[in-house]
Amino acid sequence: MAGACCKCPVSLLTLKRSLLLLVAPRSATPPGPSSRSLTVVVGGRPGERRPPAAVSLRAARPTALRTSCSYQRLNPAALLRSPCQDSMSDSLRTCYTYLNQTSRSFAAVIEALDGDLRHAVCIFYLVLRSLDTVEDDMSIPLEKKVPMLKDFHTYLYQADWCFTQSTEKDRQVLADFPTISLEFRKLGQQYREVISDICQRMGSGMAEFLEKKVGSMKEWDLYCHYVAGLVGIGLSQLFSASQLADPEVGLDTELANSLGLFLQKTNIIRDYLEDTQQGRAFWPQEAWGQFADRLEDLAKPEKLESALSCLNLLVTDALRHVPDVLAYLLRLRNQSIFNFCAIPQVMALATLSACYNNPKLFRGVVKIRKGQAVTLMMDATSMEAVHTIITQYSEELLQKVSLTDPSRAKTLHILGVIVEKSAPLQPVLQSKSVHLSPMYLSAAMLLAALSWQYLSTTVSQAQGTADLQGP
Ligand code: IN0
Repeated sequence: MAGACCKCPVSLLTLKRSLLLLVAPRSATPPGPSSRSLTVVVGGRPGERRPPAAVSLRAARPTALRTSCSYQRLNPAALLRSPCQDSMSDSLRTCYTYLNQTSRSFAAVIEALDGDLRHAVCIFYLVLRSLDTVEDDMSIPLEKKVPMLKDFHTYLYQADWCFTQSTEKDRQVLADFPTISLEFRKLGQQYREVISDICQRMGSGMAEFLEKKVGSMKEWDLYCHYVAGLVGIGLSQLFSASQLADPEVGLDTELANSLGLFLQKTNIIRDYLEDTQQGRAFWPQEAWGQFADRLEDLAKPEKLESALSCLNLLVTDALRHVPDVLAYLLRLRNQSIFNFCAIPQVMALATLSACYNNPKLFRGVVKIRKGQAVTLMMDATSMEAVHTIITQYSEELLQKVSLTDPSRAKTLHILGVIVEKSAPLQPVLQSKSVHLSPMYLSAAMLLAALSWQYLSTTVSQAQGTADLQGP
């Protein structure tokens, strides 16, 4: 998962810290039973939309997804809920410690999952993180790494298997793999089969890409499928196996794949500079080859216009997955699963919007503001709220599309599709007079603006072609 796990921590460290500042501090290990009665203060920073809210921690039951038009904010109590501390073995406790060490904010969303799904996803995440650490470790020679990746799924059943020579930041998950694999073997068979199968397919895919670069756009999709699409497929199968999601969620691999592709493409786009500086190349050659001789050249100031064109092309390609993301989220009925899936997706859209046409991407790190990230985490808890967030970012993106961008027509088109799919469902009319909500009107106006821009671009392009062809 080049970039899967290795890509996330840098920019989100800031988010994690900010969440820690907003949410009362807790230890790296999950809090003990006493924390259930803790009262914490959330929000309330200058400039934030949310007022401070005092919340009481209490154990939560599986929750059905709220579908009313009023937003159901992510309950911070659920985020801080301790995963059954009392009955937890030392090894499972250690797994949650590792989870918190690798991704604090994401760990909170995993810990808020209902029932035994929580442990299954925690172990799945750590197993993927271990596989990713092997893939990323440049100190392991290829002849050793390829069989390691391909055989990784078998290590889940070898009680003693560990790897102590890694030089990576997350080397501890490999050094203490026996603790993770022990907890894996305690999972129900329905979970073990999914995790082991995904590990096998991902390990082979990673091995395939170790020796080849990402060339065509198709190969970009394939690489992202191996390192992230398979995560979506595995997670969906875990959701269905837990019976907290309908069987169709686990069966529709296309939609599940799209969730992973959207996240991973966003990571790859965002991390251009960091990756190229470390000699890694995840931008597809078919895209950058249109604008530069070498991928690194896009960072040269004189290449800025080409760099932005390439960047916008890739953002537009990533946006293609948003309609699938919406269709997927629409199928979820359990609140904790919905939050878990929706939060990373809206964060990714916010990141894409921040990256779009942004010269800073070629000079440093582009990240979303802390307050923005916290608001998204708190808000993305119902389909209506996700629709609103997506419409807002589509509007933000629309305003940045330049008249001269080569992908302009495609970008406007996909934004139009996204806005259309995010338009709030009209509530059943209660009286004979037609009342359109401001949100509906705003989406309709945005759609009209997009259609107009799209049409004018296509017309001018057609005229341009006609001019070239002569009379
Ligand atoms: C994830 C995904 C993830 C969550 C929910 C549903 C998903 C469906 C399909 C594919 C992935 C899905 O989410 C995490 C989010 C994360 O780690 N965020 C970072 C921030 C960042 O910028 O990356 C954080 O520190 O909070 C994710 O990125 N990946 C991931 C890994 C394992 C699992 Cl179980 C779920 C990594 C990746 C490569 C996108 C799959």
